[in-house]
Amino acid sequence: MSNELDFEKFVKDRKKPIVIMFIGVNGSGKTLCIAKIATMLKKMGFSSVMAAGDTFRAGAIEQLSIHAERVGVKIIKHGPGADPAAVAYDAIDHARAKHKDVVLLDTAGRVQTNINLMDEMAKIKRVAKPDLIIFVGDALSGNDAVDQAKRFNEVVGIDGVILTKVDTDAKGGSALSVAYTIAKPLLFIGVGQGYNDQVPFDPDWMINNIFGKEE
Ligand SMILES: Nc1nc2c(ncn2[C@@H]2O[C@H](COP(=O)(O)OP(=O)(O)OP(=O)(O)O)[C@@H](O)[C@H]2O)c(=O)[nH]1
Ligand SMILES: [Mg+2]
Repeated sequence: MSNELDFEKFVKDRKKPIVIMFIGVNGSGKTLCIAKIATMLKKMGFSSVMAAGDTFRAGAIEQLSIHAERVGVKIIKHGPGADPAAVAYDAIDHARAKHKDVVLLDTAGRVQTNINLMDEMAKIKRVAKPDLIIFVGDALSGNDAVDQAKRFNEVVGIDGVILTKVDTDAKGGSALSVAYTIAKPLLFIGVGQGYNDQVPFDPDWMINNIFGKEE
């Protein structure tokens, strides 16, 4: 495991617009994570635009739209069933034209064993050419999160991991195993449902949680 990706520095130094694609299984927390990242970017002084790339699940576009409005960022969306790669393309176009720093690309949840959906994800990657692909894993899914991360990594290549719902996982051991197994940086952990409930991963905190402190 490594934690060598300094997110703020990455965003600062990289040529704009930076495209960040969020992937993971259904319900892992991708969409909320995008709202959290948009909030964080705003605080850091960077602009962002959300791309409603989950055109698959009913209500997904509306859900991201609500987050975009609450956070106060623009969203680029097409209709339900539209090609997610085309949505990504439009969002990148918008970011270029309006000089936005970051495109946050939402994608539909997909199970790692669904070959068609995994192929579709690879297609989105080919079109969007993301600077960063973030695997969003749910701490509660335990060992399956490791299998998920492996498979997603094989199909598109993961640059970093965000583990969500660590507030509901008393120990957080899966966070360590996911990042360790695919040897990718664990960027942040989600610790609640609020937009500010996402914090940098602190290995000492995690290790203390897992092995327990002397009381
Ligand atoms: N407690 C807690 N809940 C979270 C966290 N992250 C996400 N959630 C909740 O998990 C649920 C799913 O989150 P979404 O962001 O919709 O997940 P998703 O991956 O976009 O789901 P799909 O679009 O269906 O694939 C929501 O109820 C979120 O509020 C977290 O860090 N802590
Ligand atoms: Mg979603």
